[in-house]
Amino acid sequence: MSAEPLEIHLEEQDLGRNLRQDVRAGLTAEEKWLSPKWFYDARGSELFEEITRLAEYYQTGAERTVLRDRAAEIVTVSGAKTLIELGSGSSEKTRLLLDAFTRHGDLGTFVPLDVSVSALRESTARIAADYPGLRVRGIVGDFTRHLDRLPAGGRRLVVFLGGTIGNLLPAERAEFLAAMRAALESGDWLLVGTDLVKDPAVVVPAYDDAAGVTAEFNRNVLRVINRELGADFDPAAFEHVALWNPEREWIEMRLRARHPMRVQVLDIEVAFAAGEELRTEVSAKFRPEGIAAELRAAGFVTSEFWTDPAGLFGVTLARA
Ligand code: AVJ
Repeated sequence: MSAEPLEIHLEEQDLGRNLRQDVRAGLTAEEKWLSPKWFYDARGSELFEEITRLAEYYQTGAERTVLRDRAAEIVTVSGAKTLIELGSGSSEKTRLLLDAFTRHGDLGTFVPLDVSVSALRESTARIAADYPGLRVRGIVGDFTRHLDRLPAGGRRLVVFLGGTIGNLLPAERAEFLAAMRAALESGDWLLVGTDLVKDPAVVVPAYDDAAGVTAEFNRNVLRVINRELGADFDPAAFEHVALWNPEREWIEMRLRARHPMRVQVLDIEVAFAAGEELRTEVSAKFRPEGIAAELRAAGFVTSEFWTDPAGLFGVTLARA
């Protein structure tokens, strides 16, 4: 079947309003920040795909190993009729699940949801072409805001891969999981991928690769703001920083001003001191007991927790 037209729950103006609010709040804060949501324009999505192919970025390969080894089990345990993927991007790893559902399952519909129209257009077309008989309904939306728009009914499995849940701050994560549970009915399932706490000597290079792809990805957020809001950031004037925070057990990406500067954005003038940093992303790393506790607090029951053989990355299957 060809993919159905994308369902747009995030209109251009909605996206623009959300971006303006975020930029205003983040750039006028004492400690400046921007949401990682805004990395993913067409160029940012491409750069992220490039990151997943880097030797230093162990997550993608580790998660793929788990999905490959456990796909059949995920299919039989969940018995899903509808597969919903949040922050689906290219849906590359999800094919392991779609393949298993094709062999052992009874899946009728695949619903990828992403903020990136470009990524979604490509992925829905390719998946519809490769899985004849599967109904593919792409939704343009924001998983922190549009969980109430997910298709109802059937036995649903929601997958949230890539460790993207780690890009939410702890309070946002609790809110997200509660909203996720509220959007599901008991008997539905959640599959969530989480990067695990490990030696910072392994984690830091994953966010500061030798080829500088992550640095470009980080600076791309400034290009997005320039284009969308007519700002005049000079991306080259910012240095990429990846820092391990041992108390919070998360990576922080920042952009550090190389010299003092003033940036015009919206109706504000934002001053940066030399060396001042703008936080662009938090990427939390998890411990197995922490994941289970957060899921439990939101009303989920953990059914399975798997890691790759090296114990780098965790995948949890939980029941609503
Ligand atoms: C896969 C979206 C969770 O936090 O590791 C990659 C994004 N940031 N390199 C992550 C990302 C820097 C990524 N997510």
